[in-house]
Amino acid sequence: MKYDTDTQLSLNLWQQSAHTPHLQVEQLSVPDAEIIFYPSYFTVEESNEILQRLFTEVNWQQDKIKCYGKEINLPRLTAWYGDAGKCYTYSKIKMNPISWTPVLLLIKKRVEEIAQLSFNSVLLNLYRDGKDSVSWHSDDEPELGKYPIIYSISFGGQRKFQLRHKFDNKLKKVELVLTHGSLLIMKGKTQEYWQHQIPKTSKSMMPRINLTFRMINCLT
Ligand SMILES: O=C(O)CCC(=O)C(=O)O
Ligand SMILES: [Mn+2]
Repeated sequence: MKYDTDTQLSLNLWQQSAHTPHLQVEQLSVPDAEIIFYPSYFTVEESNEILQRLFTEVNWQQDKIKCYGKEINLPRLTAWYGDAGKCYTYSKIKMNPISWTPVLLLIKKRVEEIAQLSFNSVLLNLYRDGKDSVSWHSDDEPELGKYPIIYSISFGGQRKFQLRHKFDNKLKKVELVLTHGSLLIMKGKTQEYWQHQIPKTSKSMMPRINLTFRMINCLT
């Protein structure tokens, strides 16, 4: 019940900017990949509101991973939301989804509008400062299928996003700055041929929230 009036307010604000033709878009020319970047998919006004709400409303958790037999904290907080039963395993962490909240459903609707697809889950990451990060990996878990389609939204502090080719070390790293309200799309063979990371930085950084919308096919 707590969300009803807030959500109504957000809907009014967001309905005004549901058209996309004016949006700035960059199609990256990267071999063995399909990467598209919208630096301002959400307006600053929308992004500020969403950042605030996700920060307080999401059920953030501190996951741990085993490293040389020792349990260590992941250098970020995470949360997994989605349709019931769409469980997902990464870094040996099995995540059961929490049901969609009103603000997540609004973001999902905006993402699906441009994707012309529907997503059944979203992984959220909270980078509290420059020491939080995600290290080199591909989003290539079997549940995502052969050509994973990832719609990745960022709010808050700008962070570098780097990509490196898995097999051809003559190819240079690709680097993007993920801005407040941006949308990064990775599809086609991107996950098969490239890894990506958000490196740590010693610069002082505002908190950042990232959402990656995914289509999971449960294998169990
Ligand atoms: O924070 C980001 O932009 C990337 C997050 C990511 O790669 C992931 O959650 O798989
Ligand atoms: Mn990833």
